[in-house]
Amino acid sequence: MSNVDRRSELARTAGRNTISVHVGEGTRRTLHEDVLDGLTRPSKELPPKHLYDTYGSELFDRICELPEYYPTRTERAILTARADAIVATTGMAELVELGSGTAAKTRVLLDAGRRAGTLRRYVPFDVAEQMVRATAGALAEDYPGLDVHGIVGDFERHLAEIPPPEPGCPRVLAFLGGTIGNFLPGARRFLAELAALLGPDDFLLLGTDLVKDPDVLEAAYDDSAGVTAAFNLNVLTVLNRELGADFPVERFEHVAFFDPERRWIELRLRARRACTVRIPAIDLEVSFLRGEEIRTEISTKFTRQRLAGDYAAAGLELAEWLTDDEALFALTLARRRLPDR
Ligand code: SAH
Ligand code: AVI
Repeated sequence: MSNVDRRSELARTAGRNTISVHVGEGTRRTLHEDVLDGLTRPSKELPPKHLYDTYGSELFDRICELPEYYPTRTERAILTARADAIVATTGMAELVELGSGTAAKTRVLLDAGRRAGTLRRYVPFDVAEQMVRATAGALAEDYPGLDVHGIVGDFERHLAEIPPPEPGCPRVLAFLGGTIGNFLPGARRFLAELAALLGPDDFLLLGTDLVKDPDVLEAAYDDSAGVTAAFNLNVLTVLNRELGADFPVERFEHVAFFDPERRWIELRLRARRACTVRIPAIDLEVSFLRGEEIRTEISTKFTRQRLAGDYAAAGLELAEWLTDDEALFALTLARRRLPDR
């Protein structure tokens, strides 16, 4: 086959690969607003989405490989064991994935959808543009015939950009990795927004990390190789680059602890010494006392009961609870609660 023939063969067999981008100037404005809002509070905080620039995304990938960070490998094992059953239950013709990242684990589901012959379209949705482009490109190549429609967007603002499902194509809306746990107490509101995206034949596939021994939890967020520390500290580098700030990064340290009352891990950055930071892009000067902290992320740990309560409050019902032998992590299928079901 000549190269020209091979290219046209590829064009015929490869599904469509399209990307729509909904972040840009607006997202930079969000960074401005988030930093102004978060660093002028009595207890300083920053939302976690700014942890994921290109370097932050690379560090997150390294976190997923760490011996202490059990969620990724555990969720992958549950998916591997249950993907065919998930596809059989849902009839998955379309997979929409929020916070898709490299979609490494998603391939387990895509393979099952391909085996069953049901899967037509995959929609990865992530705020990290390069990640969406690279992932969509790689998947379109590796899954000939699959339509891949990447969306670069903020899932707190751009859910409406998800294309409507094709009629008669059951959709699975996946939110894996436990990222739902990174929402500040608004998880129920967000679940209700996801419920609104589901038709009567659609399912939510949600990954949630579970409550367990605090030592195991804290080690997962304070690994011995220091990768999580670098991931956390990188947000200051993002602020220095994007907002012209002058955070002395080496004067801050990574802190991770489990809050047993709220049942969540908190990541913080603590100033080792007092300092004043200028942030020209938002015309702000912020002072830190020695030992003062910025909360950069929470990671909520669930129980079955709590999740069922969150689902009910969001108008969803738990359809399947899938976990590993040690009950470290859960994958659940949920549907919209309909009066006649
Ligand atoms: N699903 C993958 C990646 C989880 S990391 C896994 O399970 O391993 C969280 C992902 O969510 C990152 O890729 C990050 O870029 C993305 N993300 C974080 N906040 C986001 C937001 N507000 N909107 C869209 N994507 C976001
Ligand atoms: C993306 N999210 C589910 C991770 C978590 O475990 O909460 C983010 C993370 N932060 C530090 N390590 C991993």
